Amino acid sequence: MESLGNVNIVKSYTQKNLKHTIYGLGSGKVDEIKEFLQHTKSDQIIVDEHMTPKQIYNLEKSTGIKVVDRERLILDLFYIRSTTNEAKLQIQLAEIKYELPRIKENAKLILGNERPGKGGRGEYVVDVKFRDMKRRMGFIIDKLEESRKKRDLYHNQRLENKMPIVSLVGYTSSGKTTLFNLLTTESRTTSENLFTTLSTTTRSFIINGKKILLSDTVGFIRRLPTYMIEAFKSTLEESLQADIILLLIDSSDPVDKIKIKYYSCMNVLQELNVNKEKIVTVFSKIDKAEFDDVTRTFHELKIEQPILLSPKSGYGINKLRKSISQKIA
Ligand SMILES: Nc1nc2c(ncn2[C@@H]2O[C@H](COP(=O)(O)OP(=O)(O)OP(=O)(O)O)[C@@H](O)[C@H]2O)c(=O)[nH]1
Ligand SMILES: [Mg+2]
Repeated sequence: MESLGNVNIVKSYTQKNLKHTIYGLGSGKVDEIKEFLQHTKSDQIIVDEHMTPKQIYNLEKSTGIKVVDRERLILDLFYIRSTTNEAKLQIQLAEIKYELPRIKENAKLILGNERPGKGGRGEYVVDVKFRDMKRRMGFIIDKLEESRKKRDLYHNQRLENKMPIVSLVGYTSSGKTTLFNLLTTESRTTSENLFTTLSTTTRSFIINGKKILLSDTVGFIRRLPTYMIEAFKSTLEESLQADIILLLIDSSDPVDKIKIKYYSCMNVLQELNVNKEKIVTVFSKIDKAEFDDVTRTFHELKIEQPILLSPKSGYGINKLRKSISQKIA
């Protein structure tokens, strides 16, 4: 399983069908987990799927420990990693979008008999909370709009200066920031954790005496709910207005994983209306992969002329620079 920051995974379970109404998981699986918890101390159960508030509540009650679903986990990871104001706002927006549809359901579960039905105290609490969240949502959207305008201004200035823009996109942990650092001689944080980068940074670098701008941004993850993509849209859209989009693929992954990640990235790009002509596919971390496997994979994916690169060692960097230069010319 992927690295999840401070969480230490002691056991994982798989289940084909998570549609069981009570717990999400089947009751047999819940018994297995309870049995395991009797012998091993654990603080939480992470379910790599969407769950309803009721399912979370039931599973917590039955097992006695905290339950985190996939969306909550992604939000928590975003929280831990966010450093800029804008990233924080975007996450708060995603958080509200996660909570809003759950308010009623949660109130019902917590208030128990005192049902939040018409006229009761519960209804009042729910209404106040709902309005409060809506208000905060409006406030955050305004703030994000302000920073978007500011960025637009910079962006337009750059366009006026006719500086070509290259953007790095790809699945989280594919090596974007490592490549960004290599090309711009910056030292932004890189790590094997998910979502190390959450906000967009742009710096310049030079190819053949020509100044080019390079943007590094938040990574993608598969099955990201649309409202989360929405929340990060302004940062992403800025990146996607570039002249060239370098789509990084971690070639050290197993082939099936490469395919899943590639298609999920292409889906996000399509959802954000990116012109395919602008995309240059880069097989990153080539030092950790078998050359033949990678070749077979990109043929299967029908990717034309990908760049094979190791952002860490610098292998392939001249080819990449040449390709950027040609595309810009
Ligand atoms: N072996 C190898 N490891 C690499 C290479 N490039 C990056 N890495 C490692 O892969 C991990 C992820 O790299 P990052 O540059 O942080 O990835 P990212 O795409 O910016 O990730 P997010 O910001 O989370 O989206 C780090 O531990 C890097 O040291 C490479 O060419 N070879
Ligand atoms: Mg990064």
